[in-house]
Amino acid sequence: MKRFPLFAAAALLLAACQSEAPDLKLNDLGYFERQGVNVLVFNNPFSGGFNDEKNSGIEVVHHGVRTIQGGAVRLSPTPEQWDLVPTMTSRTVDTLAQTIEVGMRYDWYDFDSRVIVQPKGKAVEISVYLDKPVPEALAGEAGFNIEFLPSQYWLKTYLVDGKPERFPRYAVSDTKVRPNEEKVRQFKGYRTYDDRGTGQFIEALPLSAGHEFLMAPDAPERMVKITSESEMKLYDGRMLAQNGWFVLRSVLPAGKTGKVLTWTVEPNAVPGWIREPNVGFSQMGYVPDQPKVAVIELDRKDKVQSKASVWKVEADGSEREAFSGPVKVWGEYYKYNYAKFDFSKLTEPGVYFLKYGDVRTGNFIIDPSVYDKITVATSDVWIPVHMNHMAVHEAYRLWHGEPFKEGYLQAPPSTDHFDLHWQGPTTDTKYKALELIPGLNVGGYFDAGDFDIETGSNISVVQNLITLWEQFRSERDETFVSEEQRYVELHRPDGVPDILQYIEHGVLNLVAQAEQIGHMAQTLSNSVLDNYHHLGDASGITDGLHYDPRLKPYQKSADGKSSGTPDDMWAFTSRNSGLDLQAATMFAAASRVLADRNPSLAQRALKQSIRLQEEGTKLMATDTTSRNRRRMNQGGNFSTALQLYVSTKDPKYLDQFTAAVWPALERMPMGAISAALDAVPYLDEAYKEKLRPYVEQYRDYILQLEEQNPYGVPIGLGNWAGGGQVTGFGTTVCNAHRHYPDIIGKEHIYKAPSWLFGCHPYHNYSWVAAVGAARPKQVFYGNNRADFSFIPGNMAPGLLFRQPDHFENYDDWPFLWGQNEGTIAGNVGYLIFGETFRNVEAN
Ligand SMILES: [Ca+2]
Ligand SMILES: [Ca+2]
Ligand SMILES: [Ca+2]
Repeated sequence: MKRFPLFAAAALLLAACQSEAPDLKLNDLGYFERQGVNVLVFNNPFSGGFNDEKNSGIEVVHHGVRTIQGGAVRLSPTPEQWDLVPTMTSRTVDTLAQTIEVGMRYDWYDFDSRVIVQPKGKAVEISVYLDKPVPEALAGEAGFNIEFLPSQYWLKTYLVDGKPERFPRYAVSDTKVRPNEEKVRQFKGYRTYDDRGTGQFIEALPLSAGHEFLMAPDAPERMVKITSESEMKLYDGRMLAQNGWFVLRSVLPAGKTGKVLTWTVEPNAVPGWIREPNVGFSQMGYVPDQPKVAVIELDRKDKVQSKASVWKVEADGSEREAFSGPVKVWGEYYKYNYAKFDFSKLTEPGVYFLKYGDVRTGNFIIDPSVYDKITVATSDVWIPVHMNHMAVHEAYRLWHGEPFKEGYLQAPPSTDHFDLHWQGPTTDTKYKALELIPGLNVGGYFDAGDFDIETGSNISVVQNLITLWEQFRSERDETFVSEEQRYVELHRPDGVPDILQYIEHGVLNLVAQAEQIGHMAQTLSNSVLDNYHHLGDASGITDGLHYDPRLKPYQKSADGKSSGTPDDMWAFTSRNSGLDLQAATMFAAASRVLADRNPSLAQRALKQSIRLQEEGTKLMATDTTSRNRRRMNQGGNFSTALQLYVSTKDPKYLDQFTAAVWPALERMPMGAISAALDAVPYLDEAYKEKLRPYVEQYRDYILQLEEQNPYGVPIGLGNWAGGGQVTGFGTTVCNAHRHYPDIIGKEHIYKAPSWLFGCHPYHNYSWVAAVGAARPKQVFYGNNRADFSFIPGNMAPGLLFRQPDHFENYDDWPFLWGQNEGTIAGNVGYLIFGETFRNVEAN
């Protein structure tokens, strides 16, 4: 993206050596900077989507790690994800005065404030201004907060007004309770907590209070001094939520206007600090004849070494240099400088590691078999662990018991949900609000790190599993699945290919939706926020008893079958004909695949397919929702038409496909090429020839990616990192190479796996849990994230971009979903990529 020579950096380095360490300066990107310290002021405003995502406000990137964020006027000592966040009403960067001013507003309370940040030598001064006093309802509640990353501060010391203390490893500070009426409003009026009938909420009490906090004097890279004339209190945000941070806070004075508070914040900069090079390579290793290129990410002030080497670990444990070669500068990309080291000439199988300057990497293998097992953790563990309505066992361990035994209630009309779902003004079903919809507690997959059944996602998952089965026929059998016992056991073969059982499990829930509701639900999800953020065993999310409003909350009926606790899950049933048509396509394919294995389910799927296809088509013609109109304007979904043709061999679907595919390729060649390639095996030579120029365009795109960034894969800059984009790219490149090897050379198929398994920015760990021989990532945002652990086979979204120039993936803090979560759709996407890649690679 940005490539220019390095003499500028060299000149800077020289200047740095000749003078005192420089002060913080406002840079061209609109943040305050000195070597080792970046102070960002609302470069990332609070998004409001899921509210406080611990990604916003005033932030500090400290020696390369974003350890401080959330600096803003907040309404609680330890804000949770669903607490209100301020809207940024203005942001003014004054390059002359060297200030950044941000306006913040809480609409609900009609409360405005401003913060002005200005460098003072090596510190920044942060001042809060009010034009009107704090509203009465927020007096004593509104304060200026800043948050510190627990995993970078726990077990380190701090001094408060000179008194030594230690940051606790685990949340064990004191709390108090207050009446619910005093609780500041949360997101859309929901509550994050279950008060167990007490009428009270919990508030954390401070760890310490004072006017000068010196954080981490024992760890210079994390040391920060904060002083203020206002009293500051330090809290442990984990007391209320496992994803909370350490919070430093001053309450805003009541009844005052003008400058009401000033803090001086001085993040230490270690003299002469230069970020350690991040040597990106594939942890999984390499097959002998593939290209092998390490991408080295470097501080701009670092001097690029001219050579790097590969060392071999011999059978007697000794080490010898096996290869050495030149390091070539690629150039700058966002914050860092990049260089490449090509060791493709090394082809002899063995155990190796890389040396670059003082950096010695972990070891990796060169061998023809390195890719053989890249999908087994995902197919044998991650997917079955996400099977809903089943108990899942593994050896001595229970992953989870049977969830949601009480089933699902009809969601009431006009519900605005916290997971961004909604129920329209009508139910579109025969059920009354909160009536039990029978038969939905069967089959299906948890969506992600949460436990809802996202229907669209489940449909695509089943469709993709069917494609996998039909393309590759993997007979792998490592999972015992009994729908009758509602029991899954990992690593116990039961004579049935697992993938067929996974298809069956998905279909069971989706067919039940079609039969019981009459069409596809949008989602089966939580009704109360305090069980949406559940962590751990899914069987404890609800009490398993039918909700009976005649009972008091927490009271059980005499027969033990119902309770007065309104925790039952809801079915969101607003009809979406697009979803019905998508399900119809999938049901047709499922009925074909399950015909031998489960004839009655196959029959039910076929029946629903035909009905939904008819009804959906009629509804689509009259449907005015923008989403469906968009589909119609595109001339229908050609990828669906292809699937229908493969299922039915009815030539009308082939006509639909060919009528839509060429205009789509003209309109969005990179978006349509993947589905167009999928059709090659089913169509004639003429089709393949006609597609050729688009494949040539695709090759140009692949080559242009190499100019765009040093890794040569599409790097996403969204709020959800781009791991899925990379597996999608990898699958498409493999298929393009398979059908057009003369246009797309084999060397390109290795880019996606290299990225996934460690050759990427920030660190060199594999994005796939438990996969990547020497060093997979250690923490993920799975439902076991409170244990700082992972569910094997999870592919993380990976590299999250923060404005204006920072890439990040925490490996000691699992709680940022945008970088560490895994979804059922994303992980099945990884399976597809893995199977496709292994098959193409082996040929
Ligand atoms: Ca979800
Ligand atoms: Ca099996
Ligand atoms: Ca219940």
